[in-house]
Amino acid sequence: MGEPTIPMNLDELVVQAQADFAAAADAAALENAKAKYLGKTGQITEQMKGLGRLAPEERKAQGAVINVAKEKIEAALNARRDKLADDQLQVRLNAEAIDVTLPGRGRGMGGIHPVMRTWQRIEEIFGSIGFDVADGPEIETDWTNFSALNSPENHPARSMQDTFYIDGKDTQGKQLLLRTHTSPMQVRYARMHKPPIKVIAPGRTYRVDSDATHSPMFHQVEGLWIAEDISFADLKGVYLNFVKAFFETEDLQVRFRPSYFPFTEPSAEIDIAFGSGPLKGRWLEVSGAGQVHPTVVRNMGLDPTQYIGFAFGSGLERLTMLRYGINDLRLFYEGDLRFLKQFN
Ligand code: 2U9
Repeated sequence: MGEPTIPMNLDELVVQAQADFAAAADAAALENAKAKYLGKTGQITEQMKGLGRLAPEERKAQGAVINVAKEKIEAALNARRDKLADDQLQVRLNAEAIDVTLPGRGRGMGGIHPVMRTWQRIEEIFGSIGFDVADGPEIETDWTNFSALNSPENHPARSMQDTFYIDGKDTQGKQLLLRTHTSPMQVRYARMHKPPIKVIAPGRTYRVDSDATHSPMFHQVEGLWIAEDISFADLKGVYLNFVKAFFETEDLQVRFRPSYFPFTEPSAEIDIAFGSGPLKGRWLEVSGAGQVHPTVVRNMGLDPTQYIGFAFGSGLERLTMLRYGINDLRLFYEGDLRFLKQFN
């Protein structure tokens, strides 16, 4: 049977529907309220059903009145639907609000990588005693990287295990390679300049090697001084001046140990020992060096009976680690800002 329809003034019904819709706090409540008036058993629907019992002319008039009320209720319903949707959107917009007037975070200050800092310091120190700086190709020929430097054809350094060979051949038909040291740059420089030659060549170098103390790409600096009267004593003087300036201390000893390189004869390893600080008293290897081999002097286009000189080579990473007390080479290549920021 259902609830009996309480005959009601349609104007009151509209007011009641408007109040119900206004009280609906969300879409679900609003749909429930709608059912009360416009649903299958809703009050407007019931009124419509009642029309059948009326006489035809009365039915027409009453039908029109009900329709007006129905339209008012539908308008109220739609208005409330729109309002609820707007409110919901506003809540979302407020939650996701971005304050475009806030000041930006900025790009932050860039800094110099510690190895680059070493590179710059070395250029300054050697520049101050008259050394030129040479820069050149990282892709080299077999002749400038090996043969000119007196490295024998069958030397293990030339093997695929030690050298990165790349696609492409030089004019001699030999495979191109990534330079394994910066020495080829000095060969190029010497062939383009007249003695006296006083030059350093800092730069990137490459070897097939990767562990805690070796990186496939690393940095070297090499120095070369060629003239008519240069001796090992000059090498000692220049090198001592360099390490004292680089490590910013006079309290430092240098020693030369005999060694072997194909491009120098005699050859030496250079060690230093600090007189104070955390590394105090420990001999630390910092460079290789030697008198340039007469064959190499000849390959630089010079007469070895007229010209003599010395050369040295150092790893920039090694010098940087000793200067700052860094114990793992890999820190230089990881790009971790917590590490890098300490040097700026
Ligand atoms: C020319 C002739 C000779 C450069 C030299 C070394 C000794 C040396 C190593 C140090 C650490 C390379 O980075 S490292 O592994 N270098 O020991 N380098 S003499 O000799 C030259 C250079 C150019 C024309």
